[in-house]
Amino acid sequence: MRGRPYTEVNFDGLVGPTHHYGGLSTGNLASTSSTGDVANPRAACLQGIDKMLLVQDLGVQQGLLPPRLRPAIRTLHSLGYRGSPEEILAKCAKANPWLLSKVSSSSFMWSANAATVSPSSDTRDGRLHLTPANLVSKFHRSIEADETFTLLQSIFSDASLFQIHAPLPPQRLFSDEGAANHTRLFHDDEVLHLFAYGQDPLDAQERKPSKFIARQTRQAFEAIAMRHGLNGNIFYLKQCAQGIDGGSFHTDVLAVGSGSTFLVHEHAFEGGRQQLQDIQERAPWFRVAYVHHKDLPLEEAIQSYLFNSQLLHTPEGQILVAPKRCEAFQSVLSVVDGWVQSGVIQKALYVDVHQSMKNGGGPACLRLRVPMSVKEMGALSGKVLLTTELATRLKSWCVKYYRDRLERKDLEDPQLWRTNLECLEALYALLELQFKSTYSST
Ligand code: SUG
Repeated sequence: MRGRPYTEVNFDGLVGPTHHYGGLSTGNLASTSSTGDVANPRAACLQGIDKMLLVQDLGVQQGLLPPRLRPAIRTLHSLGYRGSPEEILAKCAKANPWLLSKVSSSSFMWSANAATVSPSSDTRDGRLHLTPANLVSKFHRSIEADETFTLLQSIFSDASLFQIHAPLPPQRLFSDEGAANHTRLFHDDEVLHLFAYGQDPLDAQERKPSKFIARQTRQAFEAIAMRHGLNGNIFYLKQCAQGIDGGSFHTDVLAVGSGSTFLVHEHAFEGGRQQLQDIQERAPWFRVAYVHHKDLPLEEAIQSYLFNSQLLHTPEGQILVAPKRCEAFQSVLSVVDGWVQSGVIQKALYVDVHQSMKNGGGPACLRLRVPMSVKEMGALSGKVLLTTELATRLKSWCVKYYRDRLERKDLEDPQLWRTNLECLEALYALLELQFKSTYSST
């Protein structure tokens, strides 16, 4: 990695106790097709912890971000619901059960959408900069933005090393989904930042998806690159409208990169290979493993979630941590085999994150990559870096508080709410982080 002492810390979002299938994300095919299914929050959280342990075992530093309190009574309060939390839940369940599902989503677990990250090696003031995503495209996700801001401020609290920016203005022009659309590649001392966007609202000529909305705008990333004082080669890539209509609601559904390697499906970006070739002219070391639709049809790329794998730089070489579902697709296995044969990756490992996958969240969605120096890691507040001991404690905590069955109708249960409050208080104490237990909006 550029400036060798940098380590990539993968901060996974811990699955929350209200993980359920709300069908809340149009354009995310897994989310809509799982609508109303019975979820198992306990299994979801344990699957996430096991994935973290696997990554840590591969020699990659693992961190975590704790869940936020759900149902988000404070959001209901801001929408005019009044009374005790129990009364508010009952009123909302009666008046608008769909809203209750939205304010109960555990969507913060997909931490690839938590923020955009610029490591201190790449910024003009030599500090690590993070901008929490405003997530304005989906209401249930937009409520994460100010919570993520507060959480990141409490973890990255040393202002001499870190700057946590406020989320961008919550407007369509600055619609931002965070690191899921940003890839940082490097080779020796050179760095490339690939910012992918689905929409440029100021471009009247642009080709738009016809079925689903594009979530990320170019203007959002331009603002982030500016406020972070980002150095290096910056490229803005246009997501392919056909890919978005096929279910690629974030770039990381059809592309993943690490080091100098970029694995890309033909329908990830407009114009197929052209935008990537332009980059290669500026950075000949930029290595693209390009997968044609004829070898892996778009539908199978999306269903398998192959490109939502983690591509990890390990002492053994590049290892692909792919969703277990990939094993069911012959086309995917052939592509992976080709990557191994040609030395693009050392090997692939398949992980079971089925509970998250059913909501459109594969291994890569569950993590936020933060390249950090040893000094920066030492300056983090709270116990957010994973150890085997912490993982064991997290598992016991999860088994104690999480249900193994949750449906949308359970969200109105006041006992669920009370247990969640206790559950999060216990977790934040375990992680030595301050828990903001205020749940009214005023
Ligand atoms: O924003 N799903 C998330 C999945 C996010 C995946 N992240 C990345 N690709 N980086 C979303 O669409 C579904 C919730 C529900 O339907 O209950 C949801 O929010």
